[in-house]
Amino acid sequence: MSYPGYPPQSGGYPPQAGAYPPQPGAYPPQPGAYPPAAGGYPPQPSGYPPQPGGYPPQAGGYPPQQPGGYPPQPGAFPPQDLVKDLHSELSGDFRKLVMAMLKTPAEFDAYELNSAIKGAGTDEACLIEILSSRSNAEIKEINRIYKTEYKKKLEDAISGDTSGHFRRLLISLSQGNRDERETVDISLAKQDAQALYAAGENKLGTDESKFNAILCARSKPHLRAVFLEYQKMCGRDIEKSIIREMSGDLESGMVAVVKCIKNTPGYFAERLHKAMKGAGTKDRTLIRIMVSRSEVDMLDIRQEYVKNYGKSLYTDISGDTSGDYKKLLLKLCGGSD
Ligand SMILES: [Ca+2]
Repeated sequence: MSYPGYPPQSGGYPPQAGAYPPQPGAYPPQPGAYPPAAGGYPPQPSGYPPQPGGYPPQAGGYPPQQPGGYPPQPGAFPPQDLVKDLHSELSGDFRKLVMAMLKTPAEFDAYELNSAIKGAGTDEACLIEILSSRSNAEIKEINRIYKTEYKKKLEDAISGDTSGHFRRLLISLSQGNRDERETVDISLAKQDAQALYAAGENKLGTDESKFNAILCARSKPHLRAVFLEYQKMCGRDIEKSIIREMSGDLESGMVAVVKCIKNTPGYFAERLHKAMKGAGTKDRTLIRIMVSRSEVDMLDIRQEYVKNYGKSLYTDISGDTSGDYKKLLLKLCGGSD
């Protein structure tokens, strides 16, 4: 007796594990089975295809990077011979601008701080501008790079070039110890406002170290509340009190710190406006702010600029600069308002 289709033939339907045609590893596919692969299936860390350093990529692993490895480190990009070639091909303010854009933000800040300190005289406004507007983390990175690049601690360089309470203000700022919490304690804000009043307007002479301690250590949101409380309490803006109580670099330094805390984009808009107004241009300041803020708060700065000066930043840069230098600055600006 026979039945059609019976017995089952090799290769019959449906495919069975172990059925036709016999395969190494058979069906269904098993880890490590067909097709034979270095490292087997599924892929394993450091499996197929074999890679120097294996998978997943590790810092310092594949592909081999020269110098500094992966992820890119400050100084690794751009290649230093490219920087050299550009430096010899370009000149003037355009070269300064391009060189600035080839640095990391912290490298550029360290470079600017060093330029402000070295040589005869000091660019106090540059020191204050950088140190009062960067975050703690940014300031720590600037300190690290400064030490590596210029073989000196930033604090020591500042100490050697400044004096008195202005020096103490800069050193406090350069330590990057500002409270960065977002919460505001109104009773503490009132207390600080009172302490500032007692250290200045309500005292014969001035206790500068009190101003220093509060303005350099408290958080920015907290200080904005302190300034409001101060205004309510003594009917005068804190900036006006600083101008009445202090003088010289200390006065302009403290005022800059207050302006930066009140409204950072407004502060930079004013710095830009001052850099361009009147005859001549402070190109170093213009370059520094356009490069360092272009990816941070340029849109806000542009708004403050047109609001306070009645012309767009774009228009003023166009009128004050020329050539490739102008074109690149306008790119950083982004547009007219
Ligand atoms: Ca006083």
